[in-house]
Amino acid sequence: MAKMTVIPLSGHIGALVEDLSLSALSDSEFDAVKQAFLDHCVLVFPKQLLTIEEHLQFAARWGEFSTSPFVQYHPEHPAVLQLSNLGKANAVTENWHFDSSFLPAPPSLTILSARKIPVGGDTMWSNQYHAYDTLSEGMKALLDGVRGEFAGTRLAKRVGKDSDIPFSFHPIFRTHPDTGRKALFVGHPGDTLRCLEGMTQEESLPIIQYLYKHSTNPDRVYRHHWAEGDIVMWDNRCTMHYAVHDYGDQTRELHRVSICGDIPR
Ligand SMILES: O=C(O)CCC(=O)C(=O)O
Ligand SMILES: [Fe+2]
Repeated sequence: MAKMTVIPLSGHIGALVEDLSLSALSDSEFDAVKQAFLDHCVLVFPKQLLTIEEHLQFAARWGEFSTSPFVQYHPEHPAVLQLSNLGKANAVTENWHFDSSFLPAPPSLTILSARKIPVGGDTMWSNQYHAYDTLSEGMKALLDGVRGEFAGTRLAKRVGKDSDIPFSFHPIFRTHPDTGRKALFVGHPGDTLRCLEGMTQEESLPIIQYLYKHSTNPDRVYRHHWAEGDIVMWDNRCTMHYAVHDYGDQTRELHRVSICGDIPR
Protein backbone atom coordinates (compact mmCIF):
# COMPACT_ATOMS: atom_id res chain seq x y z
CA MET A 1 0.00 0.00 0.00
CA ALA A 2 1.21 3.52 -0.83
CA LYS A 3 2.38 5.61 2.10
CA MET A 4 -0.19 8.16 3.25
CA THR A 5 0.24 11.75 2.11
CA VAL A 6 -0.57 14.78 4.28
CA ILE A 7 -1.20 18.03 2.42
CA PRO A 8 -1.88 21.28 4.31
CA LEU A 9 -5.21 22.86 3.35
CA SER A 10 -4.55 26.44 4.51
CA GLY A 11 -1.80 28.51 6.08
CA HIS A 12 -2.56 27.63 9.69
CA ILE A 13 -5.14 24.85 9.98
CA GLY A 14 -6.26 21.62 8.36
CA ALA A 15 -4.65 18.91 6.26
CA LEU A 16 -5.85 16.51 3.62
CA VAL A 17 -4.87 12.88 4.21
CA GLU A 18 -4.73 10.72 1.10
CA ASP A 19 -3.60 7.22 0.17
CA LEU A 20 -5.04 5.77 3.34
CA SER A 21 -8.05 3.57 4.07
CA LEU A 22 -9.53 4.28 7.51
CA SER A 23 -11.36 0.95 7.48
CA ALA A 24 -8.04 -0.95 7.34
CA LEU A 25 -5.66 1.13 9.41
CA SER A 26 -2.49 -0.44 10.78
CA ASP A 27 -1.05 0.63 14.14
CA SER A 28 1.81 2.48 12.49
CA GLU A 29 -0.61 4.28 10.16
CA PHE A 30 -2.71 5.24 13.17
CA ASP A 31 0.39 6.71 14.86
CA ALA A 32 1.10 8.77 11.73
CA VAL A 33 -2.52 9.98 11.61
CA LYS A 34 -2.30 10.94 15.28
CA GLN A 35 0.83 13.00 14.68
CA ALA A 36 -0.76 14.72 11.67
CA PHE A 37 -3.84 15.44 13.81
CA LEU A 38 -1.78 17.08 16.55
CA ASP A 39 0.13 19.09 13.93
CA HIS A 40 -2.83 20.29 11.83
CA CYS A 41 -5.82 20.23 14.29
CA VAL A 42 -8.29 19.24 11.52
CA LEU A 43 -7.88 16.27 9.18
CA VAL A 44 -9.88 15.59 6.02
CA PHE A 45 -10.00 12.01 4.70
CA PRO A 46 -11.80 12.09 1.33
CA LYS A 47 -13.79 9.26 -0.31
CA GLN A 48 -13.76 6.95 2.71
CA LEU A 49 -17.47 5.98 2.49
CA LEU A 50 -17.32 4.26 5.89
CA THR A 51 -20.21 2.20 7.24
CA ILE A 52 -21.50 3.18 10.70
CA GLU A 53 -19.54 0.24 12.15
CA GLU A 54 -16.30 1.32 10.44
CA HIS A 55 -16.83 4.90 11.61
CA LEU A 56 -17.26 3.64 15.18
CA GLN A 57 -14.23 1.34 14.91
CA PHE A 58 -12.01 4.18 13.77
CA ALA A 59 -13.39 6.48 16.49
CA ALA A 60 -12.83 3.84 19.21
CA ARG A 61 -9.06 4.05 18.59
CA TRP A 62 -9.08 7.58 20.05
CA GLY A 63 -10.72 6.83 23.40
CA GLU A 64 -14.11 6.40 25.06
CA PHE A 65 -17.19 7.67 23.24
CA SER A 66 -18.65 10.90 24.62
CA THR A 67 -22.31 11.91 24.45
CA SER A 68 -23.93 15.27 25.08
CA PRO A 69 -27.09 16.12 27.00
CA PHE A 70 -30.11 17.61 25.18
CA VAL A 71 -29.62 15.64 21.96
CA GLN A 72 -30.95 12.28 20.76
CA TYR A 73 -28.58 9.63 19.49
CA HIS A 74 -29.02 6.91 16.85
CA PRO A 75 -31.53 4.31 18.12
CA GLU A 76 -29.17 1.38 17.39
CA HIS A 77 -25.80 3.11 17.84
CA PRO A 78 -25.89 5.19 21.04
CA ALA A 79 -22.55 6.93 20.27
CA VAL A 80 -23.69 8.15 16.84
CA LEU A 81 -25.43 11.51 16.51
CA GLN A 82 -27.30 11.91 13.23
CA LEU A 83 -26.94 15.51 12.10
CA SER A 84 -29.73 16.59 9.79
CA ASN A 85 -31.33 19.75 8.49
CA LEU A 86 -33.51 21.12 11.30
CA GLY A 87 -33.95 24.46 9.52
CA LYS A 88 -31.89 27.58 9.85
CA ALA A 89 -33.92 28.89 12.81
CA ASN A 90 -33.07 25.74 14.84
CA ALA A 91 -29.44 25.47 13.78
CA VAL A 92 -27.59 25.71 17.11
CA THR A 93 -24.28 25.05 15.34
CA GLU A 94 -24.38 28.10 13.07
CA ASN A 95 -22.06 30.09 15.29
CA TRP A 96 -18.41 29.71 16.29
CA HIS A 97 -18.15 27.24 19.15
CA PHE A 98 -16.25 24.53 20.94
CA ASP A 99 -18.46 21.48 21.44
CA SER A 100 -20.07 21.16 24.88
CA SER A 101 -17.80 23.70 26.57
CA PHE A 102 -20.43 23.88 29.35
CA LEU A 103 -19.50 20.34 30.49
CA PRO A 104 -16.83 19.87 33.20
CA ALA A 105 -14.86 17.79 30.64
CA PRO A 106 -15.78 18.70 27.04
CA PRO A 107 -15.05 16.14 24.30
CA SER A 108 -11.44 15.97 23.08
CA LEU A 109 -12.27 15.43 19.44
CA THR A 110 -15.09 14.74 17.01
CA ILE A 111 -15.22 12.65 13.83
CA LEU A 112 -17.86 13.44 11.20
CA SER A 113 -18.88 11.17 8.35
CA ALA A 114 -20.65 12.86 5.42
CA ARG A 115 -23.65 10.82 4.20
CA LYS A 116 -25.79 13.26 2.14
CA ILE A 117 -24.49 16.66 1.15
CA PRO A 118 -26.52 19.55 -0.30
CA VAL A 119 -25.27 22.38 -2.48
CA GLY A 120 -23.70 24.48 0.31
CA GLY A 121 -23.54 23.40 3.95
CA ASP A 122 -19.81 23.93 4.42
CA THR A 123 -18.18 23.76 7.85
CA MET A 124 -15.42 26.10 9.04
CA TRP A 125 -12.75 25.59 11.70
CA SER A 126 -10.38 28.08 13.28
CA ASN A 127 -7.03 27.44 14.97
CA GLN A 128 -7.06 28.54 18.61
CA TYR A 129 -3.32 28.00 19.17
CA HIS A 130 -2.83 30.66 16.51
CA ALA A 131 -5.48 32.83 18.18
CA TYR A 132 -3.57 32.60 21.49
CA ASP A 133 -0.14 33.07 19.93
CA THR A 134 -1.22 36.26 18.14
CA LEU A 135 -2.55 38.00 21.27
CA SER A 136 -0.31 40.74 22.64
CA GLU A 137 1.95 39.95 25.59
CA GLY A 138 -0.11 42.49 27.58
CA MET A 139 -3.39 40.64 26.88
CA LYS A 140 -1.78 37.27 27.66
CA ALA A 141 -0.53 38.62 31.00
CA LEU A 142 -3.87 40.26 31.85
CA LEU A 143 -5.89 37.07 31.31
CA ASP A 144 -3.38 34.44 32.44
CA GLY A 145 -5.14 32.03 34.82
CA VAL A 146 -8.55 33.70 34.39
CA ARG A 147 -11.52 31.36 34.13
CA GLY A 148 -14.75 31.92 32.22
CA GLU A 149 -18.27 30.77 32.91
CA PHE A 150 -19.34 28.54 29.97
CA ALA A 151 -23.09 27.87 29.65
CA GLY A 152 -25.10 25.50 27.45
CA THR A 153 -27.68 28.18 26.69
CA ARG A 154 -28.51 27.38 23.06
CA LEU A 155 -28.94 23.63 23.53
CA ALA A 156 -30.91 24.01 26.77
CA LYS A 157 -33.24 26.60 25.21
CA ARG A 158 -33.89 24.38 22.21
CA VAL A 159 -35.43 21.76 24.50
CA GLY A 160 -37.26 24.28 26.71
CA LYS A 161 -34.83 24.00 29.67
CA ASP A 162 -34.19 27.76 29.93
CA SER A 163 -34.50 27.74 33.70
CA ASP A 164 -31.88 25.04 34.24
CA ILE A 165 -28.94 25.90 32.00
CA PRO A 166 -25.82 23.84 32.81
CA PHE A 167 -22.48 25.64 33.12
CA SER A 168 -18.82 25.08 34.06
CA PHE A 169 -15.84 27.29 34.79
CA HIS A 170 -12.78 26.77 32.57
CA PRO A 171 -9.53 28.66 31.98
CA ILE A 172 -9.85 30.81 28.85
CA PHE A 173 -6.27 29.94 27.97
CA ARG A 174 -6.11 26.15 28.06
CA THR A 175 -3.06 23.97 27.66
CA HIS A 176 -3.43 21.06 25.26
CA PRO A 177 -2.68 17.83 27.19
CA ASP A 178 -0.75 16.24 24.29
CA THR A 179 1.10 19.15 22.67
CA GLY A 180 1.62 21.36 25.75
CA ARG A 181 0.63 24.36 23.62
CA LYS A 182 -1.75 27.07 24.86
CA ALA A 183 -5.01 27.71 23.01
CA LEU A 184 -7.62 30.42 23.35
CA PHE A 185 -10.79 28.89 24.81
CA VAL A 186 -13.85 31.15 24.46
CA GLY A 187 -17.46 31.04 23.27
CA HIS A 188 -20.28 33.21 22.02
CA PRO A 189 -20.32 36.35 24.23
CA GLY A 190 -23.28 36.17 26.60
CA ASP A 191 -24.83 32.93 25.31
CA THR A 192 -21.91 30.58 25.88
CA LEU A 193 -19.19 32.55 27.64
CA ARG A 194 -21.26 34.50 30.14
CA CYS A 195 -18.64 36.16 32.30
CA LEU A 196 -15.00 36.14 33.35
CA GLU A 197 -14.42 35.09 36.96
CA GLY A 198 -13.64 37.93 39.35
CA MET A 199 -14.97 40.60 36.96
CA THR A 200 -18.39 42.14 36.51
CA GLN A 201 -20.37 41.40 33.35
CA GLU A 202 -19.85 44.99 32.29
CA GLU A 203 -16.10 44.53 32.56
CA SER A 204 -15.94 41.08 31.02
CA LEU A 205 -18.26 41.37 28.02
CA PRO A 206 -16.10 43.77 25.96
CA ILE A 207 -13.07 41.53 26.60
CA ILE A 208 -15.02 38.41 25.63
CA GLN A 209 -16.34 40.14 22.51
CA TYR A 210 -12.83 41.10 21.51
CA LEU A 211 -11.49 37.57 22.10
CA TYR A 212 -14.40 35.93 20.22
CA LYS A 213 -13.78 38.11 17.17
CA HIS A 214 -10.04 37.56 17.40
CA SER A 215 -10.53 33.76 17.65
CA THR A 216 -12.03 33.52 14.16
CA ASN A 217 -9.89 35.87 12.10
CA PRO A 218 -9.89 34.46 8.52
CA ASP A 219 -6.09 34.00 8.79
CA ARG A 220 -6.65 30.97 10.99
CA VAL A 221 -9.74 29.49 9.32
CA TYR A 222 -10.21 26.50 7.02
CA ARG A 223 -13.58 26.12 5.25
CA HIS A 224 -14.49 22.60 4.16
CA HIS A 225 -16.67 21.98 1.14
CA TRP A 226 -18.10 18.51 1.82
CA ALA A 227 -18.42 15.55 -0.51
CA GLU A 228 -20.27 12.35 0.34
CA GLY A 229 -17.95 9.84 1.95
CA ASP A 230 -15.67 12.44 3.53
CA ILE A 231 -14.46 11.85 7.06
CA VAL A 232 -13.37 15.00 8.87
CA MET A 233 -12.04 15.06 12.43
CA TRP A 234 -11.19 18.05 14.59
CA ASP A 235 -9.44 18.67 17.87
CA ASN A 236 -12.01 20.27 20.20
CA ARG A 237 -9.23 21.46 22.55
CA CYS A 238 -7.62 23.84 20.06
CA THR A 239 -10.20 24.59 17.34
CA MET A 240 -13.60 26.23 17.12
CA HIS A 241 -16.05 25.46 14.32
CA TYR A 242 -19.10 26.89 12.55
CA ALA A 243 -21.65 25.03 10.39
CA VAL A 244 -22.88 27.31 7.61
CA HIS A 245 -26.64 26.99 7.00
CA ASP A 246 -27.01 28.27 3.43
CA TYR A 247 -28.83 25.25 1.98
CA GLY A 248 -32.52 26.01 2.69
CA ASP A 249 -34.54 22.84 3.00
CA GLN A 250 -32.15 20.54 1.10
CA THR A 251 -31.15 17.29 2.76
CA ARG A 252 -27.87 17.32 4.70
CA GLU A 253 -26.90 14.27 6.75
CA LEU A 254 -23.72 13.61 8.65
CA HIS A 255 -22.91 11.12 11.40
CA ARG A 256 -20.97 12.39 14.36
CA VAL A 257 -18.96 10.51 16.99
CA SER A 258 -17.14 12.34 19.81
CA ILE A 259 -14.48 11.17 22.24
CA CYS A 260 -14.23 11.98 25.96
CA GLY A 261 -11.79 14.72 26.91
CA ASP A 262 -9.98 15.97 30.01
CA ILE A 263 -10.96 18.77 32.37
CA PRO A 264 -9.47 21.88 30.67
CA ARG A 265 -6.35 23.20 32.46
O1 LIG B 1 -22.94 20.22 10.81
C1 LIG B 1 -21.72 20.42 10.87
O2 LIG B 1 -21.03 20.60 9.89
C2 LIG B 1 -21.05 20.46 12.22
C3 LIG B 1 -22.04 20.67 13.31
C4 LIG B 1 -21.39 20.80 14.65
O3 LIG B 1 -21.19 21.85 15.17
C5 LIG B 1 -20.99 19.57 15.34
O4 LIG B 1 -21.19 18.48 14.82
O5 LIG B 1 -20.42 19.70 16.43
FE1 LIG C 1 -20.19 21.64 17.05
